[in-house]
Amino acid sequence: MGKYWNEQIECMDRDQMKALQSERLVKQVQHVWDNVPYYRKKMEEKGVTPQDINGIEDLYKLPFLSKADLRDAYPYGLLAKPLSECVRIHSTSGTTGKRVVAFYTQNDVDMWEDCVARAITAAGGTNDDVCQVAYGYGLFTGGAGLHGGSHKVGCLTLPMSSGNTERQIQFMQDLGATILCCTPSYAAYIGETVKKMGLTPDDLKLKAGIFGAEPWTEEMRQQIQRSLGIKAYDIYGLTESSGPGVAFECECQHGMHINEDNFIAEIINPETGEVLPDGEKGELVFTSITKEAFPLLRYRTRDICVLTREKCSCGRTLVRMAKPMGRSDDMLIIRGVNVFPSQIETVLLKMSNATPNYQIVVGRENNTDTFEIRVEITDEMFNDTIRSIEELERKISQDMLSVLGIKAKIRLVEPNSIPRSEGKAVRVIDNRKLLD
Ligand code: DLL
Repeated sequence: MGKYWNEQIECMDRDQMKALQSERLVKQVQHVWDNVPYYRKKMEEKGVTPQDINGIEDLYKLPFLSKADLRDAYPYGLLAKPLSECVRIHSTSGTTGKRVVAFYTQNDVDMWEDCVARAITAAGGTNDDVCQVAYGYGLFTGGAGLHGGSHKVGCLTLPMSSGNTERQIQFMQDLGATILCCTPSYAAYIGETVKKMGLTPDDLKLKAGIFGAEPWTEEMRQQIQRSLGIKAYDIYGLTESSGPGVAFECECQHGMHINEDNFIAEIINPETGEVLPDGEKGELVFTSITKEAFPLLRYRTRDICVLTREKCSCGRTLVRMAKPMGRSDDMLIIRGVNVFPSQIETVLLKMSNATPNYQIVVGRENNTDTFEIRVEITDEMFNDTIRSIEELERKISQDMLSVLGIKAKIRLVEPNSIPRSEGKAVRVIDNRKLLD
């Protein structure tokens, strides 16, 4: 098997790709207009009809869709195919009450799995690999998405789901898993557990990991790569767009290639909605041009990132998105300053005696925000003198101040006292929300 899953698409000449996207967009707009009264009304309100959309240069004329629209139209309001043609649903976790249900026809599932197969191939996967899928199975798209892609590539697929970490590692050893798929925070936890079980990366056959579903930093990547002896690849996607595989990393590990034959990406200014040029940071917006059952036009993801069309040495011509630095709705505003959890992770991973296991606790006292960062220290540090612990506290405090521009109270806590995550990590406890 070659280096690409679909070389023709992945390395397509830019003009050809634009033509393909234009052709698909025009068709998709007509499909939505004909079948989704909710979106048709939005278009009418904006004074746009399918006749106004002749190619991707007209994309900006279409109205945006947001999570609020998806909630408004829940559950069937954005469905563009009869239920008799739908074969599956997936849904977001809805922990914040924002449940979203996405529908799939068989063609939608095929397209999705094809996108994931490209990601697995880009991570070096072939039909000789043993692929351990430790994303959650069920309504979450992680398990099903990587599972389907792994089948397509022909890997021997281990449908583990998340959790039961020691058993995961046992299977990994017994069956000689070569590729691990899970959230980066779970990969870090698996790495810790490998060590705790008295094993080293040499006891495993793993060579690659495909990690996504939450923001993670370059420093976290280095740490996971070391602890599991692998190359760690990022993968991006969201339930609304089908799931993982909207974008994937290649061996160059600098940005994720967007599967542009299926998804058109734009970056906008989140305040004004204005489209920004490549290279500028803003909110990522996706238009799915091939999905049948749940096609979203100009969907605002809330993810903040940057696009680049610079040539990639892997040979792919697909536009790349930088690691999302967080969601605009995950961004904390503490005493008026914007804080992303990923900035905190970066600081911690540069310290030799602190671990990336942290929790941010925000509250309000006397009308002022309180900001505490709880950081687990290493076992070695735990047995050290009070003086060196105080020294570390001071160092973290200073570095946080220079990176965040705001003072945080640093509380060093015992090793293993912060709960580990088997799925998406919970990094922030914002008690202000409870007070509002
Ligand atoms: O997390 C789909 C997925 C599963 C992606 C497995 C990758 C691997 P949702 O639960 O709907 O879907 O959450 C989507 O997660 O808008 C981002 O904020 C975040 N996210 C997903 N992948 C990444 C990533 C899945 N690689 C939301 N880096 C998205 C940073 C990510 N954030």
